[in-house]
Amino acid sequence: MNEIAAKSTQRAATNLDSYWMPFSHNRYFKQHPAYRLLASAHGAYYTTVEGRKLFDCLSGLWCVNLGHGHPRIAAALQKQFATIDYSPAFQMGYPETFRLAERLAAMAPAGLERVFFVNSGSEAVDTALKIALAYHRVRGEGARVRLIGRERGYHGVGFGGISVGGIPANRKMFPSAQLVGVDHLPHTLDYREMAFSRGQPKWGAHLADELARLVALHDASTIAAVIVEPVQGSAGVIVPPVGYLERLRELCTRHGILLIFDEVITGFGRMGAAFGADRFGVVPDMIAFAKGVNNAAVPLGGVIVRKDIHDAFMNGPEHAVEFCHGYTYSGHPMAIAAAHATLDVLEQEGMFARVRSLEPALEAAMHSLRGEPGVLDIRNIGLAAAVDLEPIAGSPGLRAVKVFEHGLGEGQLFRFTGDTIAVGPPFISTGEELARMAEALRQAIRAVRVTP
Ligand code: PXG
Ligand code: PLP
Repeated sequence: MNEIAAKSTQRAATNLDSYWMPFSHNRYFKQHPAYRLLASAHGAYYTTVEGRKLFDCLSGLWCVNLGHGHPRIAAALQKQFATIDYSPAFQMGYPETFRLAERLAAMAPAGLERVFFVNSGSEAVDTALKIALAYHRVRGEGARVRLIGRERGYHGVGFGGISVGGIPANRKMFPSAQLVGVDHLPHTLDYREMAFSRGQPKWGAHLADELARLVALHDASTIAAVIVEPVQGSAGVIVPPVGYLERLRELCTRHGILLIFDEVITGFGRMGAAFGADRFGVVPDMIAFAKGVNNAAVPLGGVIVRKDIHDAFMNGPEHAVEFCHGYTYSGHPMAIAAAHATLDVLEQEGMFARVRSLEPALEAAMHSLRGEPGVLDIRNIGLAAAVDLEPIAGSPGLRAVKVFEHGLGEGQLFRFTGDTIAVGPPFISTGEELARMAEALRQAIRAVRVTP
């Protein structure tokens, strides 16, 4: 019996039965809880209930980019709660929310000047899609109803997000609930052409021309928007080929189609810049964001919108609601306070530059795993990387679970999905910590062979 199994047979102090865990193997977790129940978190480390320290290889779920318990965020939240805990989101305002919108507009690429707040990436995506559909309609182009996503795209779990998303497992239960008229671009991952690419692959820009094919098929007059993650995160850090996003931009502009970047992971520094849009030099019409905007201290997301898209809604009687959409917690003062503190730290501590300086260390450490048993591909950009592993025959996904468990034994909290291991370490990581993380992954990969 291995260490985790042995520990797990000890009766857990917590009754695990009632909680239906999201995106988790519930039965397996509840049988093997050892080192998976977290008691506390500081900086780049968690401590499990057993007292084991774990390096936070994915910054929570790509969101706690400045590390846990940041003192400036903690102070901001305490002050905020004592000042005003909640302010009604509809027909009332809280000045700090307006001020955050102004800051985000200033940070975003030129032209993206209006901000709608929500509470998660899923809500940000559904909101962006609704804005796109309604925008065309208020301009008298109501026939533009199609939305184009991409294979392997992850856009959260709302009905809109799973419709444009391209992860089959997230879609297959809900065929009746997919938005009508959605189509998908192909993804850009091809081992034969671009395995072990560092940063942006040189191959693959032509795949953006598939949009031209969809335009020819459906006619531009029926297409409202294209939504893509600049880098596909959940699918395993699939980096856009050189020239690819530029071509999507060109085609969208030519055909009056809105281009939405889902920057839930790529926003706020993960790419070494404010947004993926900045890193790749391509300006979309809307940016959906969440996660890193406030270091995940309190749920917050939103959509940054081109000014003229917003302005198109500002018609009709002035006393009437212009866009019938919003959430009880839109612009929640606690979430807003955490965002101001996070942006202060990002700006004042030069965090984007720090990510850029750590990127070569992460790239070197991760690509040093090339040649280890059953490593099929390694990809990286910014402070994000993924390793695809050859599955154990007949048991897809099992190898990554075992590598994950081995990582817990080595003091590393890896993220696994399918047989891919993804890392997105905190911006406060040191080069030494990144090297240690990659070495632990090497040991885990060696320990968990494809064939026993
Ligand atoms: N869009 C993108 C691009 C995302 O990455 C969402 C939307 C949805 O956000 P919410 O806040 O509704 O979860 C996401 C979320 C992983 C992982 O391990 C990725 C996400 C969430 C959890 C795990 O890659 N992305
Ligand atoms: N369901 C009911 C019955 C509600 O009253 C509301 C909000 O008032 C919602 C759902 C939506 O909740 P939220 O605004 O937090 O998304």
